[in-house]
Amino acid sequence: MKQYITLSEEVRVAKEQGKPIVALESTIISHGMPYPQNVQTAREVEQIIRDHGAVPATIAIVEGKIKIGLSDEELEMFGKSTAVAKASRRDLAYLIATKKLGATTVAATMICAEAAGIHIFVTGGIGGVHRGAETTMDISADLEELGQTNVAVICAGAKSILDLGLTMEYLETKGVPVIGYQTDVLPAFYTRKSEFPIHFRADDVETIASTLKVKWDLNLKGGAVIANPIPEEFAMDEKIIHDIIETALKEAEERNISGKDVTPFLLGKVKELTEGKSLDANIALVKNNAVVGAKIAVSFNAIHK
Ligand code: PSU
Ligand code: MN
Repeated sequence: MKQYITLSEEVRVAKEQGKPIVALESTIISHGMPYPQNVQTAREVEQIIRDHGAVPATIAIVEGKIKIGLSDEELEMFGKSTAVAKASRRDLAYLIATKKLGATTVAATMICAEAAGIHIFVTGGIGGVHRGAETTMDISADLEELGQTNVAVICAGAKSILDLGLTMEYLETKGVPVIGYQTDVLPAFYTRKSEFPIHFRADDVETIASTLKVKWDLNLKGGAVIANPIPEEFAMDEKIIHDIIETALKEAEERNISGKDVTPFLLGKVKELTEGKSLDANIALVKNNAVVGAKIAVSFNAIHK
């Protein structure tokens, strides 16, 4: 495995010195947000993580390697290039073998992070069970990964482009704890609340770090979802976002969008229909997740190994 992994100098030194490290995905850069906000957000998120005592490791597939920690030029390339493949578990081997550019999803970032010994990962939202999955069988590989790879994902819940109830059921089946950070219900990405209760509530990062330690000490394989609601001042109006998501879903169906294109299509459509307001919310929640994720990484690092 080692032959396929390249660490940035910052990450290499951090590992050597036993510092807390936070993994970051690259699909959110290449396929989740438009240029140049994507690159700017990626840089700011990395800095927030440093400011809170951890080291950021943005992960992507470059020239036949899993890169753990991207340079500034690489961040720019992933933000700008249209030749970047969305890389989930399915895609990793082919993209590495053919030396293509791959932006890692939550699932693929978890795989790469674990391979590099990183257990804390910050992103915006996870993939899940899509609405209508009972006929389309569109269930994100993120959920299977959470069931088997030892990485905790700090996110703002999942967008209601998904069936949040079925997503929670799936996570329960896979034995993945969904821990609400200072919340009793699953946040729905743009909004702080959904109708679905989370499995556990934690009001401080130490509880989250110790729960992760015990989980993995017990050899309970798999990840955890740490659900951190969007800050109140950036949360969107529930009714407005609900209607927009309905419109986006209808259009995706009419245009027969399927497979890995579904999520990026819906994200783009929502952004278009909210006239960019959803992008501001998206940026704010990722930064907020970076603060909490870095704190969890610091706390976990102090008790781990
Ligand atoms: N949800 C978001 N923003 C994103 C994604 C999901 O709000 O950028 C990305 C993540 O990389 C996630 C992927 O892992 O989409 C899920 O895609 P799919 O549903 O095709 O598995
Ligand atoms: Mn899918």
